[in-house]
Amino acid sequence: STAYFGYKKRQQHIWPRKFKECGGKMQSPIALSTSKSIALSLPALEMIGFHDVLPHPITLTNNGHSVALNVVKNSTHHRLPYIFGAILNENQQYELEGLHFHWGNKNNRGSEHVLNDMRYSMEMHIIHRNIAYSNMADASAHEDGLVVLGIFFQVQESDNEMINPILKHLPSIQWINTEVILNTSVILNSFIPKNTETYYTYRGSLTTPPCSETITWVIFSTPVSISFKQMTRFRMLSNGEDKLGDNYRKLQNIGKRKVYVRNV
Ligand code: 1SD
Ligand code: ZN
Repeated sequence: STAYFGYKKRQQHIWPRKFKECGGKMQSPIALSTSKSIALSLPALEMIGFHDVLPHPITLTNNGHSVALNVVKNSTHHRLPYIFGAILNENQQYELEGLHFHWGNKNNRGSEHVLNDMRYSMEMHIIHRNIAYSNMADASAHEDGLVVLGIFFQVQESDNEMINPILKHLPSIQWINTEVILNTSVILNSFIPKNTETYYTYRGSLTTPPCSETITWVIFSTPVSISFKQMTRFRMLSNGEDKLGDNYRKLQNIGKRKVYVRNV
């Protein structure tokens, strides 16, 4: 795994010293805005298997910089969910690798991307690997290697029951480098907005070291809801020395890049 990196301002500032690509020109996250994006009539993002129960075992890990759900690969009985379409090259399929979260210790922060000046309380990333590459290391080395779907969470009054299959396991992974095997059914569709028609898409990077510039980002404009009480479950986790939280990277320059928006 990756060497230590921290999220405090002075720590983020020095990521590029150890990880050169973190100082690159195609970094993520960025500020998205409707007016500065190019509206295109892109194809929909096709999401196959998002209604299916994910094959077990599924693990949930506190890795000190996030909570990550990981699925097993090479299961002969199930094909993992996969995506294609949008601005992705034709005939290329991207298979689920896992998902994780970035959140704030307060409701007014936490998301990595910002949409029309709004920073949400949390952002979920669903990572997909181009099936042309056999593992993450290989995919991270190719510009068409990975697609990450970004989903915003907005704090509202009532609980979002759909995310409880993950939330109920958080108390078991309070400490850094702990892991739990999920005994619940996990269905990706439970975690994404009903409306996936409108999305922003651009070429960027991993938001954590080594910041590889091999990500096609697809960020849905419709947020998902979560209650304050549910957010506190995330905020009770520890990263070893502190509360795990405020684990979002500062905004990066868009530079010469183009950001596209579908169906606004
Ligand atoms: O932060 C994650 C990191 O934990 C790892 O999952 C990496 C590659 O899968 O992706 C980044 S991120 O860019 O999805 N935030
Ligand atoms: Zn992430």
